[in-house]
Formats: sequence, C-alpha cells, structure tokens
Amino acid sequence: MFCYQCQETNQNKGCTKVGVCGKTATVANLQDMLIWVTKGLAQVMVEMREQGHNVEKELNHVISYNLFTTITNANFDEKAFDKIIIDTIELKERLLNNIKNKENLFEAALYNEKDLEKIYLKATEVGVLATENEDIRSLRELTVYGLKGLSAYSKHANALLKDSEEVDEFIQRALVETQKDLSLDELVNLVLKTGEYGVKGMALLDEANTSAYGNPKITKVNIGVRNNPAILISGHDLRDMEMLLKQTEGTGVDVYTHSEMLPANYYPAFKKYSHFVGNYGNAWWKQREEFETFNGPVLFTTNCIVPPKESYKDRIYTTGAAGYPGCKHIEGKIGEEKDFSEIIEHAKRCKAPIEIETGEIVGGFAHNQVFALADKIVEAVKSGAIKKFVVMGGCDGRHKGRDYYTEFAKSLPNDSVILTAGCAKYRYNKLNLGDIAGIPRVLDAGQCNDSYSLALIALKLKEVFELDNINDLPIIYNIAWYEQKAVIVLLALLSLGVKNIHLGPTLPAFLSPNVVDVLVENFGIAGNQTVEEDINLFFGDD
Ligand code: FSO
Ligand code: SF4
Repeated sequence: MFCYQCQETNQNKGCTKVGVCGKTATVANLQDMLIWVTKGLAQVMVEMREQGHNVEKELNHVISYNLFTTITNANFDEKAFDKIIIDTIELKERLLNNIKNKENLFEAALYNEKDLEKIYLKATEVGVLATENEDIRSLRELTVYGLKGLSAYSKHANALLKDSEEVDEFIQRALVETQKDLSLDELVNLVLKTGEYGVKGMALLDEANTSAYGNPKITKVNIGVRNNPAILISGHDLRDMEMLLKQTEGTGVDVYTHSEMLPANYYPAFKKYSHFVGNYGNAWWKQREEFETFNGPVLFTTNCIVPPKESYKDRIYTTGAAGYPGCKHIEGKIGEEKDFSEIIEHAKRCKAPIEIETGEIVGGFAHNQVFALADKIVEAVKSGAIKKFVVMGGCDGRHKGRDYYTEFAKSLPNDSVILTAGCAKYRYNKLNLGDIAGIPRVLDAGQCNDSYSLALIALKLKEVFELDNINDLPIIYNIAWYEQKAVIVLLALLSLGVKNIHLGPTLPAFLSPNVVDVLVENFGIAGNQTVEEDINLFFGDD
C-alpha cells in the first residue's frame, strides 16, 4: 500500500504498511483499485456523452459514491470494496456496448476482470506510485483528492434530490484528464478548475440543505445530556438526520449530534423535534472515549470513523458511503426512506448517556444569518471595534501540534473575530471568547462544506466596503486541514482568488517541493510557525 492523502500520513510522507487511520493494506489497495476502475467508468461516460448518448443521473451518482467511499475514515470494509469494484467493472462493461470507437480508451476503461484474486493483484499496480514523476503525481493526486471532496458534497446534495449535471460532468472529465500525459501547466490548470467546480458543488449543497431545512439560525446548542436512552448521529448527511429524527419521534429515544453533525442543530426544520437534545462530545478523533460514555448506538452517515473499541463496536452502525467490518450497515438508495428501526430498538436497551460536559455552544452563522447581521458587523468594522476576521475553518485531528489552534485562538487580539466551519472549531468553540458589540467572537457557519458561507461572507464584505480585490479585506486565513474535503475547500478558495492562506498543522505530503513552490509563488500559500510568530506576522503592524 501507499497512501498519503491525509494530514496524518505516516511521518508526513506516506502510510506503507497500515494506515495511521487504521486502514489495512488490503483496503488501501482496494481503494486504489476502485479509484482506477472509476476513472475507467468516467472515461466511458465521457465518451458516451461525446457520442450523443444520454447519461442518466444514476450513473453520475455511481462515480461520486465510489470516490466518496475512499475518503479518509469513511469506509474500512474490505467486503464492501470487493462488491463496489465488481459492480463498477460490470456496469462499465455494459456501458462499453454503447461505444463504437474504443480506440481512445485507456486501460482502466477496458479492464473487465471479475476474478477477485486477479483484481487484488492488479490493485497493487494502479496506486499513487504508478505515476513516477513526483510533480505529475502530486498534481494528479491533488486533483483526485479535490474530486473526492467534491463528490462527497455532491452526494449529500443528491440525497436531497438536487443534482448538477455540470458538476458531475466535470468530475468525470477531470478523472479522465488525470490519466492523460498532461504538462505541469495543464495539470495546474486542472487543479484550479477543480477548485472552481468545488465552489459550484458547495453552492449546490448549500441550496439543497437550505431549501430542504431552512437557513441556519443563531442557536445555542446544549452540550449536556438528559435521562433517556439515545442515539448519536455523526457525519455530514442531513437527509439521514431528518429520517432519524422522524423515526425516533415518540419512541422515548433521544437524538444527539456528534462532531460534524453539530450544525444540524442550527437548521429550523430540526428545531421542532423535542427529542433532539443537542450535541455530545467533540471532534471525531475523541470518539474512542466519548462513545464509551454515550452508552447508546452511534450512526455514522459519513466519515470520520475511528476503528471502534470492542467495548462499543456492537453499537456502531453505518449508512451511505460509510462502512466498518463487523458493524451493521443500513442500506437505502437516494429517494428511499431508510429503515433505522433496528438502531432505535437497540437504543431502547441502552442506558442514557453519561454527562461529560454541561452548558451551551453558539453557532448558526451561515451566510443568511450573517447577512441579517451585516449592518451590525459593518458598523463594528467601521468603528474599529472589529479590526480583523480570522478564517480558522477546516478539520481537527489527533496530532499534538493541533494545540496550536487553541493557543492561536486564545492569543488573538480581542478586536478580532473567528470565522469557522468544519470540525476544526472544536479546538476553540468552548473557550468562551466573548463577543464584540453583541457579535460572538467565534462565528460558526456549520460543516466543512459551509466554508462556502465563509466565501460568500467575504464577497459580501468586499461589496459593502467597495473593494476591488477580495485580498484587500481585513481577513486572515489560517486553516487546518485533515482529509480530502478540506482539499476541495482549499482549492475552492484559491479559485476565488484568495491569497496568503496559511495551511496547517503541516503542509500536505502529497505536495511535491516544486508544487509547493508553484502554490507559494502564485497564491502565497504558507505553513504555520509558532503561535507567537504567527500572531506577530498577522497582527504585528496593528
Ligand atoms: Fe471533520 Fe472528518 Fe467535515 Fe472532514 S469530521 S475531518 S474535512 O470528515 O469532513 O470536518
Ligand atoms: Fe495514512 Fe491518511 Fe491514507 Fe489513512 S488516509 S492510510 S492515515 S494517509
């Protein structure tokens, strides 16, 4: 195996024996294989369109689902990958019948093996290291990781019956491009194009979420517990959240959000459920302690799964692209009502959660809510009460070095406001950093995909202050990354022209030194230094 797609990759170089995330070498190889056959399927679909065939949206969903399953911490289930790979090869074979001229097709498109033993062998040849030149490899992988993130977001929108043919077509074309002999310049352009479509994908999901569940509102979220048995729901899929809330209503079972599902508390449509108690625990990596004390079943709708302890493994359920061997997977296609009754019955047999925290956290500052406060915010900027905004969104992770973000947040001058989204916020969202003229100093827009809101807020401020350039705003970007959704968020920001983004806690291992140079020269991307040095760098002149 060779995998370097996430921030926690071994020694910031690559996982080669087993994943730091817990992924086995077999699963890593199967994920490489799945990406490869999916690139083949994508090429068949691109060719079909070019030859005038209709490509149904269900086929687009296969591509985004396949990519999604390979995201860090989403799916650890070898058997699930065996099946997805075979299904993909069979589907591809059927579609190939539509194509008259097969001359342009790459090996991945023509590959039709169904024998698992042979597939396992092939899997060891088609991974990341199959591209020898490290710069080409770096840009190809940067593109593929961005596409994985984009696919995750687009799949969540699809679950709410929103599709963008444009985004899906791009994902497929880009997958084909990563198999061609492109020059470095062409690959850099592909990376930036991926960012452009990242914005479109996040806009699609924002539209899907807000049209289904309303615009997030300022909300105080309870982090304590009640005395009923309960289900904890993790991941990012709001449609699953809705189904779980409906099905648990009146059963005596409470529902709590975990990690990236916290923002579900901000949506008007979910506030009406009296058994929706609040949020339990912190960012994904603390789950091994927190699931123990939660006592009830946990439903993973997406990543981030940490390999569970035996003590609570029987309480873990997965659905959608998530999976873990030995844990029950709840099926359900787009548009279908999933059946969560087994989890609900399981919850009834469990004790109520043990309280690990008390109090409230405040969130719900997606674009609509922030625009509603625009006058107040503009006034605070004009009067000098707010001097700077600090975008600190992204992901959290287990590395000790991530204490940096807590210390950085604490060290910020009192006249600065943090804009955040994603699970990175757990490093500072319980610090009680106070408010400025009634505006909280941590404005949480929501999940990592709601970074889209942060971009809209920046564009709105640019308009209000009549600036020509988004980089003239008093906004600092100090972003934490972990997995591939953060990659699409980063590429999206670059495509919007945002410069001087600081990215930590370490720069991605998949960026070769030359690619880092390109990003530094053209976009001013930088890594982190110490908290003191960075505070000086950002605020030294103030
Ligand atoms: Fe976090 Fe995990 Fe949302 Fe990621 S829970 S790390 S970027 O999946 O997707 O922020
Ligand atoms: Fe290693 Fe991250 Fe890949 Fe897991 S996802 S194998 S931790 S690089």
